[in-house]
Amino acid sequence: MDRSGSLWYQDLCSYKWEAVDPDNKVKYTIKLCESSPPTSCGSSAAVCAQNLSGGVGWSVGELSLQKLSDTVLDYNTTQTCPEGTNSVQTSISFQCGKTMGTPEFVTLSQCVHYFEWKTYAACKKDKFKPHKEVPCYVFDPDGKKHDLNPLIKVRDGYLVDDGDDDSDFYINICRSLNTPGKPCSEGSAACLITTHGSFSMGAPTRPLEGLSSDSLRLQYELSADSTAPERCGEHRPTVNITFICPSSRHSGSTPKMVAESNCRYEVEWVTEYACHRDYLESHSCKLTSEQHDISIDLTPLTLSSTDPPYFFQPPSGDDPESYIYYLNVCGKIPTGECGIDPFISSCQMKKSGNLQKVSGRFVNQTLRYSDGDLSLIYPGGDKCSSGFQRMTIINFQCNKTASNKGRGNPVFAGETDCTYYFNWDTAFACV
Ligand code: M6P
Repeated sequence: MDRSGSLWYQDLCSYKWEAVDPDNKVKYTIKLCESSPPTSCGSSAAVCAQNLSGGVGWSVGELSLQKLSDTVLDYNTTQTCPEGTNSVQTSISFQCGKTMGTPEFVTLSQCVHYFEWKTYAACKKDKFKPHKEVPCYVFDPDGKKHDLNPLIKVRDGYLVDDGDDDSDFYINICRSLNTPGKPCSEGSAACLITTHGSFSMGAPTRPLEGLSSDSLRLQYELSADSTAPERCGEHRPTVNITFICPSSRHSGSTPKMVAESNCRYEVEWVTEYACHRDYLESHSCKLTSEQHDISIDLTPLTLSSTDPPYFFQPPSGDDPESYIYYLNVCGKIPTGECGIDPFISSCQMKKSGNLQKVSGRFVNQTLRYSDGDLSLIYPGGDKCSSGFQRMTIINFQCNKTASNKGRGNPVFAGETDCTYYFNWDTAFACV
């Protein structure tokens, strides 16, 4: 990526973006570029704040007072902050992410509204840039976020259950499929593979929409310049995907084809990712039945400062270039393999000893239970050359008789582009 030249965040300009400050019950609407859709604060505002309860919006960042330094985008205003000497302003910090992502409200301090945005647009070398992607979240009228970003596949896609053994229908969510070497990879987000060939059935043309408090909809269409497959006759293909948040905890299912005629496809997916995010996630080490309809407490796995760290070692005889991983759960690694930073929860070390990388921190960690999967996510590790900060994702599974007094041990499951995956069987993940 060349940040010195034209707008590197161009891909984000086509949309209006939203974020919510839940404590102050304020909703922000962001217009990043001149060409972006306007907010309710008029065309000159880049960031428009509005009470969740309604009322008139006020600008907290003017488009003409924009300043970009490296990956921080600031929008100033001419209003002085009553609490200080600076002006009311907005500061958006961009980081490399694997999807288009969403702006997240971070904090309001001295009239500066801080946001953070992990997006492929901020990566170097266009590493995660897709052919096409659309915003993949919605806020419901209560200001609760429903975010399908975790479902987006950077590679491959989802096989839709269509009850037909002779054909395969693949989709990605909010983004074109990336299946190098396989058919339909260029720009298609829905691909039908039959014995007669493979056919693109469209790509997302507009953002994810909310249908009701428990359902979301995504629509794919064929771009105007591409010809519809012959099998569709005079019809332009369309794919409607409806995501349904189940009414109680539910252990995951596959997307299903519920109707299909003349290349109009209706896909339904009952998935907890369609539920609001506060139901699925916490930033502590616990999920509670009141908030999450499930009770999980991983704190018994947290090591004290005198414990040896959890670690994963590749089988002996593996080459010295392979890695050992050190971990803790919701706390810092007791020993200093990756340095003395007090927030390191995941550390990667070459067996030969000549490389140490922080692969995740527990500041801003997320514990998520969705579709029956319990995962702990540590972001914020050392950067890879793409600009992506190394990240660790631990998938916990219930095993009542796990070794190590029920604690069990992490098993390294693989790396994709500086995200490190672990599986961990433990008695403390039993629900
Ligand atoms: C190290 C390790 C690997 C990682 C690689 C990334 O070798 O941390 O797990 O994939 O760095 O290298 P680069 O920054 O060149 O992308």
